[in-house]
Amino acid sequence: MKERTLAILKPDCIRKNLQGKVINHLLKEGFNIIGMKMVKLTKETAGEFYTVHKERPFYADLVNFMTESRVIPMALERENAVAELRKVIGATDPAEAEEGTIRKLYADSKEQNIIHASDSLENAGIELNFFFSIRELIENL
Ligand code: 3AN
Repeated sequence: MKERTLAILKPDCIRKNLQGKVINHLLKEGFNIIGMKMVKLTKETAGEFYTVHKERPFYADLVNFMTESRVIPMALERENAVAELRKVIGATDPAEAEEGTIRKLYADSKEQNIIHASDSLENAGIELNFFFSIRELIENL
């Protein structure tokens, strides 16, 4: 079934000028980009986005990192999009990510790992709504 999921190109992706390579990788893997924007998160918005990690030791660093520069949220669509995107990006730790995955190819560390992807269909819905209005996505149906 066709699903939608959220990806975010993180500040390290932008700093290293890898936006084009990562977007190309996603397109080659059959994802249709149905929404894309560039935004600068504030500490508040980044903190809210990562609220599930609030108690984790890396939370403050993660929020700082995600507010270092603008980021690129993307609404992606394809069959089985949530699981397929997780597969294509690879494990959180690039050292453990499979060969050929985006994080294996481009990421430096568990924190600076180039791209975010929703981890479930339920969270994909919540995270898409975080960055895109219903109108923006409906008009792309
Ligand atoms: P993923 O992005 O693979 O879903 P999560 O959801 O466990 O990973 O973590 C969210 C984000 O928090 C990661 N993308 C990464 O930037 C950061 N993170 C996760 N684990 C660590 C860690 N042990 N040290 C530093 N940052 C981490």
